[in-house]
Amino acid sequence: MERNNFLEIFEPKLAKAIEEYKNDKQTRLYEMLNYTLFPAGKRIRPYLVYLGAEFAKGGELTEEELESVLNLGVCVELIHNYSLVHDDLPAMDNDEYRRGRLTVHKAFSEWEAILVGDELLNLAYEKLLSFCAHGNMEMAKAGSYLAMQAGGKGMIKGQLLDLSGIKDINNLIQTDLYKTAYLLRGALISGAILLKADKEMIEALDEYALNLGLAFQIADDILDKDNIENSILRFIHEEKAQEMVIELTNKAINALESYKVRSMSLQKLAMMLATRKN
Ligand code: GRG
Repeated sequence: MERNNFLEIFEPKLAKAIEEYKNDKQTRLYEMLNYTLFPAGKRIRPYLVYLGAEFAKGGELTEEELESVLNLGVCVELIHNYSLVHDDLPAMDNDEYRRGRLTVHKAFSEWEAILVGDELLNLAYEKLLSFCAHGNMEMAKAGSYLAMQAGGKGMIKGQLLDLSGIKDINNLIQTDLYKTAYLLRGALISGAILLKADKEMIEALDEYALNLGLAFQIADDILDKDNIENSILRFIHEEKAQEMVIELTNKAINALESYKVRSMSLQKLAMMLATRKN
């Protein structure tokens, strides 16, 4: 499925995930969750969940499989958005704008942004656990893998390294892997686990995801060239960084060489991300 078609079914699913807060007259949690999630980003991570599942299956998903993939995709997007809200806080990156409008703590308040981030994370795991009910072992395995990539051995570790100060380019690349690539890997491989990918497939997807993730972060540094404090542009020129994006993208695509047909959409996504403008 193309990304546009995926988004058509994913967006209502994500909106439904926060509907239950709509009638709460005592808090503005719904307003804040809605502001954070809509209209929002590229939804690359939920699409990666879908592509991981499609890759593992080697063909079209059944309606039931697609439903599970969308559920897991919602959890990944909630985790991603919590990380952005918290990353923007004054104690972290202290950013005023994200996705072309005020960050959550600027549009609301700092304590509300902390709590909305907490709730996004909490809701993700509340939902994940509910999807594991009735003995859905694949969802349990996928969720546990995702949690590891998002936590203190993955994205949170990356954020800790990032905020502790970057010393050199190797230190930066290590940080970028944890901070950015691990959640992308969590999305892709949890989708593949859901559709029972075998060991060789997971190894290939792993290599794809880490290279894609690093390329994604370097492309992000190039797009955000006015802010080079923890960026690769502090250590190398933009042209060299652009070459690295191409090199890493090729490595990602080559990792799937043995699966040429079933990896078409993953190859296409890697190329799209290497040339993205936002
Ligand atoms: C707060 C635990 C914690 C972690 C934060 C994700 C992150 C770690 C920090 C955000 C800062 C940043 C630029 C990280 C690199 C990853 C990245 C490029 C995030 C933006 O992802 P996109 O481009 O965002 O997919 P959209 O807006 O499209 O959803």
